[in-house]
Amino acid sequence: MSKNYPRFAVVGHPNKGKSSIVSTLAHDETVQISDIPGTTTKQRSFPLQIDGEILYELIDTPGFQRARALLEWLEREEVSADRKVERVQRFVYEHREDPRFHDEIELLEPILHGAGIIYVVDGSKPYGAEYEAEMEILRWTGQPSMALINLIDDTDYVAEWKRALGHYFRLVRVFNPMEANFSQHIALLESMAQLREEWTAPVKRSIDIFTTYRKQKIADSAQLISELLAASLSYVESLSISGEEASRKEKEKMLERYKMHLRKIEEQSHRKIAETWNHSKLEKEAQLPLFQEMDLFSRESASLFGLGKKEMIVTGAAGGALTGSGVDLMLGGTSMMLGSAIGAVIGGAGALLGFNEIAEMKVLGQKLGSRYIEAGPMQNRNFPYILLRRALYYTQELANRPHADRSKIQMDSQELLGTEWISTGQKKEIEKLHQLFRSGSAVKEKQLDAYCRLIQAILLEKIEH
Ligand SMILES: Nc1nc2c(ncn2[C@@H]2O[C@H](COP(=O)(O)OP(=O)(O)OP(=O)(O)O)[C@@H](O)[C@H]2O)c(=O)[nH]1
Ligand SMILES: [Mg+2]
Repeated sequence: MSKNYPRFAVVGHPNKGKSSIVSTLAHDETVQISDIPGTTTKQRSFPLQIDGEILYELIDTPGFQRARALLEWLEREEVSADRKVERVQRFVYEHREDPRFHDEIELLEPILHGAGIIYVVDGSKPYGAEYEAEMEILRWTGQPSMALINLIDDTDYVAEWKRALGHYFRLVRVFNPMEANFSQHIALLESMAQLREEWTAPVKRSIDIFTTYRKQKIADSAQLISELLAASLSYVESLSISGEEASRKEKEKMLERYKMHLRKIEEQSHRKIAETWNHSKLEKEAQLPLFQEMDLFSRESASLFGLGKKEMIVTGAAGGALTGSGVDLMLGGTSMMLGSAIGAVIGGAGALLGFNEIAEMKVLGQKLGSRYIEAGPMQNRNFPYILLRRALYYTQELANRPHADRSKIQMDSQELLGTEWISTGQKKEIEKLHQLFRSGSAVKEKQLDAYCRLIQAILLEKIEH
């Protein structure tokens, strides 16, 4: 069963974070992790596959249950060092059907098939002699091995663990699968590359591919974000109306549809970004739906996203005159929406700050014999920044999230309210393209590419690569 890529069996005591390490190293969110000891009951392999090529494979295994009994069996006959692995093979052969050693058989099999050993301990619990039988058994297999100290909570027994592990393993590293960042992941791969000479080249190559792949994922995310912004800003919703004039109900209905559509494309875009990072199962915590968020922003500060003074005066003046004709003025005179209707639909707080002008609404002429009204493209100047900030923040959280950490992504972070995420220079260029997207003319590929490059540059600043 020889495979031409490196394979690593992650083994140890139950409930020490073996599956967490597999999940993080294989970038796989499907690895079962839980605080109940004995969660993993079977060996299962998780290949890290990029563009159809397997770079390396992690094998998750159940924890040792009867290490002492197994070691006693091994030691029952005296064998020379060169025959020890045969003795282990014999044990597996003879106990294949023995339920008492089910977990030991599962964890030994991949090792006997050539997998390197990653022995995991919890450095927040004291070292104890009971681990010696486990380490001794692993030594009997003769396979290359390293130990990882995982600090599950705050107490630190790392020093004593290092002393003990040093007797059994040439390589001992501290690695926390819940907090590991990109460079820690790479550093660990570099250690793994040393385990066996013929693995050095493929693991080093994996590191290169891995690094390129991460940049590609950043580029893919930037592309998705650009498409989201262009699609949202240029979107136009229309609704046919029954009479000459649109009723208040019809206007509200259309605006509701318009908002629903924008929420939907944001959600779809976020889902695709999550897929890009292999994090489809992660949930979000406390994300306000798109337009509610705008109210939140408007309450926080009038100068959010640094709208220029001139823009503030314009929107402020229009907002100040927020009654019937004032609103018509603000919307360019073609609106048939009354101030009160806008207020009712969108909610009050933003009014004075001019956050209420969401989109232009027009009554248009005959279309298949009936009149219809339209909303869009998006006229609110802050809207794209809110949309953009949410997408960038989400991407950043996904990119920095090890796959063992399954907690929800906090979308109500204060960070989302700050203005530091974008420089003045970047904003100038971005604003120009936002204007283009909402101008009503078709978005050209060249413009979308330019926007994508700007987004990519922002992401590259935020995400380690
Ligand atoms: N805070 C914290 N929790 C961790 C860490 N590593 C593992 N855990 C938690 O410890 C528990 C056990 O993790 P698993 O990865 O399932 O452990 P395992 O060794 O595979 O367990 P079995 O399959 O039952 O042998 C889970 O609740 C994890 O979330 C860590 O580095 N930090
Ligand atoms: Mg497990």
